[in-house]
Amino acid sequence: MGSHSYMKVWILCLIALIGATHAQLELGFYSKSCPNAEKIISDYVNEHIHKVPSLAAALLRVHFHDCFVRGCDGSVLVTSTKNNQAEKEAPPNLTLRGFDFIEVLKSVLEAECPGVVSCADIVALTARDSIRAIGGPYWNVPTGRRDGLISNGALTLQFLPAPFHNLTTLIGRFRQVGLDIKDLVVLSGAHTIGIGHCSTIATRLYNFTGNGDADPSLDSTYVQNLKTTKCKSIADQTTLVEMDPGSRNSFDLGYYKQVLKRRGLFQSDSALLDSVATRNIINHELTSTDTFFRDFTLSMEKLGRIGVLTGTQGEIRKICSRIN
Ligand code: HEM
Ligand SMILES: *[C@@H]1O[C@H](CO)[C@@H](O)[C@H](O)[C@H]1NC(C)=O
Ligand SMILES: *[C@@H]1O[C@H](CO)[C@@H](O)[C@H](O)[C@H]1NC(C)=O
Ligand SMILES: CC(=O)N[C@H]1CO[C@H](CO)[C@@H](O)[C@@H]1O
Repeated sequence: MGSHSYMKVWILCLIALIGATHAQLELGFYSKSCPNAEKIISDYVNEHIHKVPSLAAALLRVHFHDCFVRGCDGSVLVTSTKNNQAEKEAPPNLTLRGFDFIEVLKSVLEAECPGVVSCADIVALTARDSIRAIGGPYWNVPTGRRDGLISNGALTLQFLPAPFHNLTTLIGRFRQVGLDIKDLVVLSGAHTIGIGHCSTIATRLYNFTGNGDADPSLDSTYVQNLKTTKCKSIADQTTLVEMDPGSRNSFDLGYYKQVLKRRGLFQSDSALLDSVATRNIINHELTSTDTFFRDFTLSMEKLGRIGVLTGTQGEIRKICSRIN
C-alpha cells in the first residue's frame, strides 16, 4: 500500500475520532427509547452462555475485532457484497465465531423496538455480559454507539494485531487505536479463554525459520506435547488448541502463568516477555485475580470507546450483516 492511501486511512480515522467528540456515549442510553434492551440482551446471553460457555470467547473477540477496525461500529458484522470485500472476508476473520448469535439477538431487539438499538452496542453488551456469565469481570458499557456505513476487509490487515507480530508491532497496533502497553498486556489476558487453530501455529511448531524447526521462544516440552497430542502435522487445518489448557472457559490468571512458562500459544503471546515493561505488567496482573479483573475492566472500557459513532453519525442497522 502506498503512503498516499495510508494517509487516507489516517485521515478517515481522525475524522472518526473528531466526530466522536460531538456526542458522548452514556450509561443507559436506551432507558427511554427501549427500556428493556439491556435486560433482553443479558437474559439472552445468560440463557445461551450457560449452555455453550465457549461462545463467550467468541463474542469477546468479535468486540475486539470490531473496535480495532474503524472503531466500535459493528462493521465486523457486515457481509461482503459483489462490490465490497467486507472485514469478515479478510484473513484475520477466518476464525471469528458468534455472528449468528448476534444476528438472532438483533432480530429479538428489532421486534421489541424497531430501528433503535445499534449492532455496535449489541456487540459491546454481549461481550460484557458473556464474560460476566462465565464468572469473569464486569465492566461498564456506556451505550449510544451507531453502526458504520463501511466495512473494508483490507483495513483489518492494517489495524488488527496478528499472531506472528513482534512486541514492537503489537505496541504500534494498540497505539494506533489509542491503547497503551498496559492495555496490550491486560487485554491479551483475554487469551485465558478460548481456542486457536493448529493452522495458526503450524509454522511455529514445524517450520519456524524454514529448516523444519520450532520457535525457540516456545517451551520445547510444550512443542513436543502439542505435536504429539494436538497439531500432528503442519497441514492440520481443523484441530483446535486451548490457549489456557484445562480452563478454556474460566476467566482466570491461567494465561499469564502459561506465558511465564513460555507456553503462550502465539508469538504475540510470547512477545509479552520481550521487554521489562511488559514482563512487569504480567507480574503485576499475577498478584491477584482482583488486580487482573480491575485492570481488565479499565482496558475494556477504553476499548469500547475507540472511534465510536454517536449522535446522527452512521445509522442503526436493521440487520447486522447488512448496511441499510
Ligand atoms: C494482542 C494481540 C492479539 C493477537 C495477535 C490475537 C490473536 C488471536 C488469534 C490468532 C486467535 C485464534 C485464532 C485461531 O487460530 O482460531 C485469537 C483468539 C482469541 N482472541 Fe486474540 N489476539 C490478540 C488480542 C486479543 C484481545 C485484545 C482480545 C479481547 C479483549 C482477544 C480475545 C481473543 C479470544 C477470546 C480468542 C478465542 C476465540 C474463540 O475461542 O473463538 N484477543 N486471538
Ligand atoms: C518487528 O517486526 C517489524 C515488521 O516485521 C520489523 O520491521 C522490526 O524490525 C521487528 N522488530 C524487532 C525488534 O524484531
Ligand atoms: C519449510 O519452509 C521452507 C522455506 O520456506 C520451505 O521450502 C519448506 O517447504 C517448508 N516445509 C514444509 C514442510 O512446509
Ligand atoms: C465468518 C466469516 O465470515 N468467514 C469468512 C472469512 O473469509 C473467508 C474468505 O477469506 C470466507 O470464506 C469466510 O466465510
